[in-house]
Amino acid sequence: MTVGAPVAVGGASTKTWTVPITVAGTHDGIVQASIIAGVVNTSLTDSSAASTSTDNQVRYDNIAPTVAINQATGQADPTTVSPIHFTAVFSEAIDPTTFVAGDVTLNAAAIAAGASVTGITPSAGNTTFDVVVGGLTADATVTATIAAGVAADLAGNVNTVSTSTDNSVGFNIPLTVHVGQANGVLDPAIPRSIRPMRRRSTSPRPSASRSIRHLSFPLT
Ligand SMILES: [Ca+2]
Ligand SMILES: [Ca+2]
Repeated sequence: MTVGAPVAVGGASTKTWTVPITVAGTHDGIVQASIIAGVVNTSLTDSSAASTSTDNQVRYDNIAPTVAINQATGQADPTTVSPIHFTAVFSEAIDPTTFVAGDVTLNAAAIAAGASVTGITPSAGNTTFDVVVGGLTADATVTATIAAGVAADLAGNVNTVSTSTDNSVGFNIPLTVHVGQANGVLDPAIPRSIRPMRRRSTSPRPSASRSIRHLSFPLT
């Protein structure tokens, strides 16, 4: 960082000067300017007091945020439960309004199975975001990535393409078993005491339980 020559604003007798400060390279930090006492002569005998300020600092940031997206901590993989959670972690705080559902890319197979990003929730100072993927109606492996240039830090620098260590989650539609009442079974059953008399038959009785109606339950 270098301080350039002050430039008078409004002519030689002006009291206002502009001081250019040049920052080289890539940095993200606060530039604060002040003037110590005694460095400026205001007359032949007087020298300046130390500067005062109401706002003498500017944040300088030309570093692009990086981002990693992975399946969320605690997310089962594979899973039969929708929605699926991923976590996106940026290297610095971003403007949360610049990171929206459409900024997360899902793989084609997941989209074909009905998947979409249904929510993005920031936490931890706008560096960490919960990415929620729902809508799955078929088995699929869901992979989430973030393209470059979709989210910006507070200085407007846009992100680089995401990296991941595990950004895929397998989804399986829960299996169900349908149990139906067997053909020929009366429902409700006729109490034995009021059944009509009939001759004994040598044909086997229906074997299904008379008390089971329609049941469905998931197999996990
Ligand atoms: Ca930055
Ligand atoms: Ca995984």
